[in-house]
Amino acid sequence: MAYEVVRHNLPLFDEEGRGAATDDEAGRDRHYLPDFPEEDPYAAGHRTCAGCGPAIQYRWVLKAAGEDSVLAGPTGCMYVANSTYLCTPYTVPWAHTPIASGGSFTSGMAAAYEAMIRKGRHPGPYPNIIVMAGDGSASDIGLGSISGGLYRNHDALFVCYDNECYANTGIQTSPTTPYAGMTTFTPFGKAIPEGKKLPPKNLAKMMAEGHPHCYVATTTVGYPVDLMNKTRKGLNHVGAGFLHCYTPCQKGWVYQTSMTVELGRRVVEAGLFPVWEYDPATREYRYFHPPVQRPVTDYLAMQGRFGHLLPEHIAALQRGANQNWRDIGMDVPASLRDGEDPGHHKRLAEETYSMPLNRGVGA
Ligand SMILES: Cc1ncc(C[n+]2csc(CCOP(=O)(O)OP(=O)(O)O)c2C)c(N)n1
Ligand code: SF4
Ligand SMILES: [Mg+2]
Repeated sequence: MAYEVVRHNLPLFDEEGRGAATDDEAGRDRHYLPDFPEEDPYAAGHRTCAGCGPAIQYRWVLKAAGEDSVLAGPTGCMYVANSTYLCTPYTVPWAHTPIASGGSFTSGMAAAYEAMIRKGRHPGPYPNIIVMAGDGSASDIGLGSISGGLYRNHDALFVCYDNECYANTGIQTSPTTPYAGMTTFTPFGKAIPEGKKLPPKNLAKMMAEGHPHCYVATTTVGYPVDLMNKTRKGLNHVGAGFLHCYTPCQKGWVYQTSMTVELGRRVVEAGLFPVWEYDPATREYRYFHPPVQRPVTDYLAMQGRFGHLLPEHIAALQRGANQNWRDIGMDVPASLRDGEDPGHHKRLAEETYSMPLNRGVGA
């Protein structure tokens, strides 16, 4: 006899009116969440750096998912810093997988739960199955196994927590490291003054375009309600979901530890990380239009990893941001268009400390 597979349907948090909040001209009241869940499957006592963006993301994803969750974590900071021998901060089942096989391990878990429930060996309901892979894993070493899980449409949520580097092994460049971001493998110098020369891989668009039957979304730690709702939408979607979450790395990016959430907003307001959602039913993208548009320097100047930039590098980044604004259907104000001219940033070359002093990544 085959038993029915009953699935959770997690309610969404109320976002109504948050975008139009008037008490903060930047509309930031939209981030306040009075009904934040009390359960905390990612408990205090982990060992990540102060202000660690991936740890914040982990906590909110797990709050949104709740206690009936099963997790996988490919090698990276969120494995190594979170779990030492026989001790982890998870109150739910969690497994470490090799960095390349987070997707295949999760596919196996999903298939096994389906089979066990059908055979009456697991009482159900079907748990929330989540893998949280770093950008090195999700966009590079483990890309194939995650793509396989999405392609076969296993009922699980595949999350990339993106700290734009291979953090755990010492801040090496990854495919999502931004143009001109300094890492230990992309140092700046006379030959390559910008540090990293390549633009970042557009991982989330690649996942949406390549797996059009999947729920795909981007979000950041600057937007907790958005992050938690997209977690729940991805889990409610029957089939595979992919969430790409921007998560600053204090150690690798060199910024004040209290600024993690602020960076999560500024990267969006600077046009450098578009926030959107792809609906597999209609095959349409819904883009978030932030109420504030900033020059990229408002974002770059907060981080030591950009402390070496010359005017032409900043102009190139502003050109990319302006293209992003157009791509998501927003106008580019004249002040931001002016920023495409290196001459606009000449002041930076003349004032030694107009950008934060670069004390080296990983310092
Ligand atoms: C096949 C393989 N190559 C290299 C490593 C070494 N390694 C361990 S953690 C890590 C960094 C992973 O980066 P990412 O996935 O972005 O996670 P983060 O450390 O940034 O959290 C690397 C390269 C490994 N464990 N396995
Ligand atoms: S190195 Fe970065 S990602 Fe790793 S624990 Fe520290 S802040 Fe978090
Ligand atoms: Mg990483």
